[in-house]
Amino acid sequence: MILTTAVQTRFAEEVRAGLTKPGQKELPSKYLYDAVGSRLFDVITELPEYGLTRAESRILERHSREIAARVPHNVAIAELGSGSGTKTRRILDALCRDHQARYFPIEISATALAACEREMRDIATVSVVGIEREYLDGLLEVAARRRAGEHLLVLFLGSTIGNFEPAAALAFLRKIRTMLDPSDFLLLGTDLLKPVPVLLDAYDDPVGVTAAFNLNLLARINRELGGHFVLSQFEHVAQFNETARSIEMHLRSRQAQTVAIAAAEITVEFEAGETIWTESSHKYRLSQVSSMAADSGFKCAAQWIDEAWGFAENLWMAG
Ligand code: AVI
Repeated sequence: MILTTAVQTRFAEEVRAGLTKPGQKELPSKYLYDAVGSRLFDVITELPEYGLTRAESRILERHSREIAARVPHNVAIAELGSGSGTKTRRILDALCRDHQARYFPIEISATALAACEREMRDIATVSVVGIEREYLDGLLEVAARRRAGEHLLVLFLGSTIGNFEPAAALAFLRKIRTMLDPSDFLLLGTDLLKPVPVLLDAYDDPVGVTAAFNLNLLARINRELGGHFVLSQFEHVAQFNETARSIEMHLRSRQAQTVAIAAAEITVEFEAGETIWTESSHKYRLSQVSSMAADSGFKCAAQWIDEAWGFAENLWMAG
C-alpha cells in the first residue's frame, strides 16, 4: 500500500523534480536515510576503508576534556542530527562531570531520538530533551527555550556539512550563526582532502555496503512511491570531482530503460550509462575550513586534527 502523508507527498515531488530535470538527473541525499539506509550507514562507519567516523571518535576520545574546558559551565547542548548519540556521549561525559546540563538532540527520526535518549539515560547530570524537527527549526526551538545566562553549544559532527553544496553549507552556517549569541559555540566536524584512491575505496568498499546504501534509495522509491526500478539494472558509482573536491555517488543505468513511479506520476527514460547523482561529500583543505568560519560569522576558537585519517574537529565561537 502506498501512504500519502505530507512527508510522502514531499518525497514524491522531490523525486519528480530530480528525475525530470534537464541534464544530470539527481535525487536528494537526505532520502538515503530510511530505516534500511540508516542501518547500512551504521555498517559503513565500521568498514576498514571508511575512516571518517573512527577518526572523529579518536578526536573526541582524546580531547573531550579540552573541548569542555573551552566552553562555559552554564551550557545547553544542541546536536544537529544526533543519530544514536554514541560519539556525543564522550562530550557530554566531559562537559557534565560535575554540573548539570540540558542536551537537545535534534533529529527527524523518532527511532534515532529514542536510541539517543537510551544512550544518555545513565548520565545523571544530563537531562535529555529530544526535538523531532528539521535541523534549523529544531535549533530555533532550542534557542527559544534557552534560560537566562545559559550558553549554547551546537554540535554538528560527522562532516555532514560536506554533504551540502558549498553555497548551501555557507547559508546553513550563517543561519545557525543568526540563532546564536556571541558567547555561544559550534563544534563542527570536517573531513579533510586526502588521496583520491583512499576516497574511492571509502565510498566504493569491496564488500559492497556503500553500493547497497546507494541502491536502497531506488528500493525505497519502489516501496514508498510505487516505483518500478529493477535494482539489478543499476550500479553504484563513486567518482571524485576535482573541481568541487568532492566524492560523488551516482547510480548508473546498465542499459536503456524506462521506469514508472506511480506516486510521482512520472515515467523516466534512461539511456545506457546515464546516471542519477545521489550524494556529494566535500573534502576540505584547512584553509577552506577557516574561510567557512569567517564567511559565516564565526571565529575559530580551537581545532583538533586526526592526522591518521585526515579529519578536523573545529570549535567555533559565535562572537
Ligand atoms: C553522513 N555523511 C557525512 C557520509 C559521508 O561520508 O559523506 C555519508 C556517506 N555516504 C557514503 N558513505 C558515507
